[in-house]
Amino acid sequence: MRPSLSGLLTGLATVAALLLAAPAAHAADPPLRDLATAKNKVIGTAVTGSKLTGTYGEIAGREFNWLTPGNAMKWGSVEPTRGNFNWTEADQIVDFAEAHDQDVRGHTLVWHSQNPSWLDNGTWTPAQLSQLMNDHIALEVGRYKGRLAAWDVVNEPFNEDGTYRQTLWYNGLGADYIAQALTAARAADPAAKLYINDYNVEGVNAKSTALYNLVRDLKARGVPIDGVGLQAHLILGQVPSTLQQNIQRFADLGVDVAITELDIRMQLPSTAAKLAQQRTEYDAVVKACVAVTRCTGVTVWGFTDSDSWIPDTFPGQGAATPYDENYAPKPAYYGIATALGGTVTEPPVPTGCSAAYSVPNQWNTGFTGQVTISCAAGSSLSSWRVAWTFGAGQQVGQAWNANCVQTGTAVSCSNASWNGSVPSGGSVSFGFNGTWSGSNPVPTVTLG
Ligand code: G2I
Repeated sequence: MRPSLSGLLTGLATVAALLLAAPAAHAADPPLRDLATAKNKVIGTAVTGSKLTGTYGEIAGREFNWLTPGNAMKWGSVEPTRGNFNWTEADQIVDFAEAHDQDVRGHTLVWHSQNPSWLDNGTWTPAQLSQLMNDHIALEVGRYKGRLAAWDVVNEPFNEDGTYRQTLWYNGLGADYIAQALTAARAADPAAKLYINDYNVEGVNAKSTALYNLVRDLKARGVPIDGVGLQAHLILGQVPSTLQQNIQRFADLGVDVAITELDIRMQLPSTAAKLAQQRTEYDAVVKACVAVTRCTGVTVWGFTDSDSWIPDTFPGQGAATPYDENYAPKPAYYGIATALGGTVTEPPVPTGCSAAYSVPNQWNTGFTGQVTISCAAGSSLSSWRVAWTFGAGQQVGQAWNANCVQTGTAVSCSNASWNGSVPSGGSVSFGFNGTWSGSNPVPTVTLG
């Protein structure tokens, strides 16, 4: 049966009223890339090529205007055996970027890590090493000539004390490998901005001063160097107070500065308080870049906690990126947005909502856990996340009606796609199978 016009209009009016009554939805906020553009900055993310579909691809395309391949352009990825090249993932990322009007930072040409074993394990004379390095640069930079905005030409050349890192390149060619690499990259693509990129150089310290002196000397010698990348793999509570001052001193040398690999890791489980602090720190880092004209922008090292290197490398730590494992923006996302001039505020967890944990069933080594998220009348949620720490070696197994991850003793569960909404005066529950031995105490859970 066809609906009558008046019935249709009444229906539309109802929908409109509901939309007006609903709190401002995240989708209505300007994407980060629009905010960044308005500030004459870029906002980027490291990406994994194979994931650039579905929700991951939508967010990468919508929120960011700059991409860095997390691994796809490293020497070990593109030339795993000598003379055999694999450009599939690198090409995929560059194609995606062009389709989404994004710039690409090539990462990285000359590094001590993630090199192919044939290169690492070979025995090379200085002349051979130099040839290998120059050929690699000519080939890879040349392949993408005119399509990449910048290259991390040399990655992580320094030790913490500011001495040169002993690498294949340094040991074979001396410190001049850096000038050689930059010169080769400029020849292969004169339009790409050429960077030296390192970590623990965000604040003023011995390492960043060594980088500063190197850039100053390279400039004085006329070696092509356009910028420095401050990776910014930071720890919650340890954002260097001299970040902006340090960015400024590099800018004053006449080079660009980019924050190239930002993440801020924390000890798991994350709590509402830690996530709020992380928001403040993301905001502070982005603001430090916004404050310096020659700071081109900020790239996060993966935008979702499900695509972050942290949990594998630092067991028990994580939650370092602006989106959670289920692609819900975290407070950190709103920290970036506000630093870029956005006025968005994230939906706070209403005080009237809480989570309760129970063990409905337990047997010799296993148990079933249940968590119920409830909101009192007048409070509601559109998404939720519950975290706890197991105190007696328990382990989460299969979960239903939630996505759960356990890292060490820390468990974090967030809503499934169908049950994020907890209505006023209502509740939702999820369950999981777990294992235990000895004892199975009930943990304290936080809703955040
Ligand atoms: O280590 C963090 C970053 C520090 N600065 C330079 C970056 O290039 C570096 O990125 C990370 C990637 O995010 C990781 O994904 O570099 C790691 C290697 O140093 C990457 O980890 C490697 C794993 O070690 C491999 O086991 C794995 O096969 O990622 C590979 C691809 O997933």
